[in-house]
Formats: sequence, structure tokens, C-alpha cells
Amino acid sequence: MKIKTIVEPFKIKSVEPLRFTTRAERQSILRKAGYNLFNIYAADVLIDLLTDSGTSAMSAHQWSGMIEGDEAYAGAKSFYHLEQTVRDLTGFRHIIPTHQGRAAEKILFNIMGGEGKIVPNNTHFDTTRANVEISGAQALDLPVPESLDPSLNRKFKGNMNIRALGALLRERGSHKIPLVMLTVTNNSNAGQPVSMSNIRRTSELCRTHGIPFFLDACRFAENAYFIKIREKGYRQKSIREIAREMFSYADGCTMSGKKDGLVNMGGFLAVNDEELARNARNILVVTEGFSTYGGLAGHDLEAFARGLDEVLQEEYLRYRIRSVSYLGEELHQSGIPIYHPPGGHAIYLDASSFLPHIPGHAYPGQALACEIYLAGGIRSCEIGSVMFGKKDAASGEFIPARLEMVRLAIPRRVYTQSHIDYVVECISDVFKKRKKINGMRIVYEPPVLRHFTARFKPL
Ligand code: P71
Repeated sequence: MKIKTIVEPFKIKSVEPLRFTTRAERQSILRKAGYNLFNIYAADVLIDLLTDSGTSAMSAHQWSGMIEGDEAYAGAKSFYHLEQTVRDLTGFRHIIPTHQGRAAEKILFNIMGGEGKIVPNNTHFDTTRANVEISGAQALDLPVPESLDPSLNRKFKGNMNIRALGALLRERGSHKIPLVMLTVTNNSNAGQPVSMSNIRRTSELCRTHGIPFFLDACRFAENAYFIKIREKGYRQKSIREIAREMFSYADGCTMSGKKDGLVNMGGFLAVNDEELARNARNILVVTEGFSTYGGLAGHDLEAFARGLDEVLQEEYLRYRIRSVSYLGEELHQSGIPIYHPPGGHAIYLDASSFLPHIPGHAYPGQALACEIYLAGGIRSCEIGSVMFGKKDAASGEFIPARLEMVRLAIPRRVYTQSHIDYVVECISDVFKKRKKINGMRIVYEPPVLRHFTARFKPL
């Protein structure tokens, strides 16, 4: 018998009540928040799909680690547990704990970035881009062309464009390019995985040109699972073996434990190079903390070490990837345009097709995200021209993002299938009324990472 039902590989021991609001209440909440879902009280949200970052439910084993966590300032047992876990997982020599992913990015680009340099990536996520740019360097995205077509079903749409990277490395060389990064899975490109052969080829290109190669490893386990089920030759390998091979091609990685670390806070920078590690620790002690805790409490280090072990369980990953694609399939069956195929941590609605009457400069993704909140108290996140749109410095002309999307990110081990069915029902209702939805204009924006604090008004 082949069972179709996705059984969550856990049962629930501790619950958190949700609060229901009325549509009229949500209308007023949205207005007060300047139509920015980052400005809303979480208590006013029923189903929170803003992010999968730091929103995981920890296991009983991780919670018991919270009690056992060693709070010593220097040399805590929990640090060595984390260090050993990361070494076993990645094979990297130096493990530098940080409070989250962007702190690792800040340190890395502080050392390796700088004016006149170029950092290529399959696609930078927003914080990575911001940290590259703040160092004075240029953040260059080199996704594969098929990633730009939301309707195309391909196995590894997160891949790096090897041809474009090769040309860039030949042209600019190691004096202009301090490192190459590869984000697994590719969050800004709909959470699409990167194949092992793409990782290997990126690595080979970098080695040929003497350029260090780093992974942005936030969702390494989800990526490894996709390799297992989609790439030839990996069916029989364990997730740990696949992950280990992925890391073996790189010289280091940045990691946000808030994703595949299954923790609410934590991150690290891992490198092989001794001098880079020394420089990183010198910055760490000034900005994050001593080298055996970074910005973390002992209990965070302990829960993180245990989470990195749990995330490799194949039945957890099977449930994880299947339950995300379930949401995608249900939406697709209702005629709702999504980015295909479903990503590892989220479904991305194709806002341009959902709202074809709203042009990029009127932020279709933002309008859609607000409408979904209004419909059912569901919080999502615009990943489109609010996050990545720009103004041309010379002409002031609006340059839209490559894709206008709304991300429904699924927190790990938090929601059940009925929560997801409710999401499908609400979005289907919005889809029926789509022609009545208007665009947005920005009435306030900060100089960087504007999506966090910008304010909008409906047109
Ligand atoms: C996500 C986040 C967190 C976030 C960021 C911006 C708006 C809303 C939520 C963070 C990532 C990421 C990748 C690929 C580095 C970071 C930074 N993602 N690389 O997707 O996805 O990690 O949050 O621990 O600093 O919601 P950090």
C-alpha cells in the first residue's frame, strides 16, 4: 500500500494559542502598520508565514539541551559540542560562532570585501547583498536563465550560471574577485536547490583561478535532500554523506542556524584558512563576543548542536519537503500562479501573473501580501520590487526586481496540514477577487533594506 497522507514525524507536547481577528480589525491593523507586514504585532497574525527563519519548533531533546547548556564565558562544553558537530558535518577546520547568519556575513565581507571588488553569487539574499555592498564591493547575481521563468519545471533552478561565472573570473581574476558564494537552497530564487554537479563545477572554476569558494549554507539539509531525490547517483547516500560532499568542495561557509539549524537563534562562520580564521576571531571578540560563544548563550549553542544533528534525519526531511510541495500543489490545482517547482522552505506566489494589471512600480507583491493578510490573518513576505527594486542612480528611473513574488515561508515543525488547508482556502478567495486589487506606493523608505521599515499607501 502506498500511503499518500503526509504524517508529521513528531507529536505535539506543548501548544501555543492563536488569536483570531475580524476582517474589520485587520483593515485597521494594516492601515496603522503602513501596509508593511513587518510592522504588525505577531499577536495579530493567525498563520505566520513571514519567514522560516528562527521560527522552528525545537524538539524535546533540544529543550533539554537548553537546561544542560554550559554558560561558562570561555571554553563552554556546549561550544565544543557545537564545534565538533559542525566539523563532523562540514569538515571545515575553524568554527566561529555568531548570533545569526548576517553576523557571519558581516565579518567575512569586512575582511574580504572592499571598494572595487566583485562578489558573485547564484543569487544573494538581501542581508548578504547588504553586507557585500556595505563593504564597498559589488554584489553580482549569476542565476541560470531558466530560474527567471516561474512556470518552467526543472530540477535545479537554483544553480549558478557556470558560463557567466567562467567569463567573469577570466576577465576580472582573483585581484578583483575575493570570493565566490553559492546560496543553497537559493532563497531569492524561490528556494530552488543547487545540484551537486553545479557545486562541484563552481568549485573547480574557483580553484582554477585561485579564488576562495564559500557556501551560504542556511538551508544545506533541504538542498541535500533535493540532491538525494533528484540527482543521479545519490539515492543510496545518506543526507549526512551528501551534505559532507557539498561542503567538501568549499573553502568555508556562512550559516544561519535559524533555518536548518532548527533553532530560534544562532549562526556560524566556518573556514579552512588559518589566517582568515584569526582575523575573523579578532573582529568577533569586538562585535559579537569571545571566540567560544560568539553572540550566543550556552543554551543556544547546545540547542544548535542538537538541531544540526536532527535536521539530517531523512524522515524529517521527507515530511518537510513533501509538506511544502503539498501547499504548492493545492494552490496550483486551484489555478493560482506559483513559482514551479515548489522550493524547499516556501511556496512563492507569482505576483505578476496573479495581478497582471499591477505594474512593478506599483508593487504587485506588496499589494498581494496585504490582501492575503486581510483575507485570513496570514502573514507572508514580498520578495520582489520592494525588496530588490532600485532607482537608477543617474536617471532616477525605476528598475524592477527580476521577479515579483510573495513568499509563503513554512516554519519548521510548527503548522499542521489543516493550517495549510486554511491558507489555500484564503488565497483561493483572494484569487477570485483579484481584479479588484490595487497597487501600492511607497510613502517612506530608509536608505538600506527598505522592506523592513518602508511605509505604503494603496493606490
Ligand atoms: C529569510 C531570512 C531572514 C529574513 C531576512 C530578511 C527579511 C525577512 C527575513 C536570511 C538569510 C538567508 C540566506 C540565504 C543569509 C540570511 C541571513 N533569511 N542567507 O529568508 O535566507 O541570516 O537572518 O540569520 O541573519 O526569511 P540571518
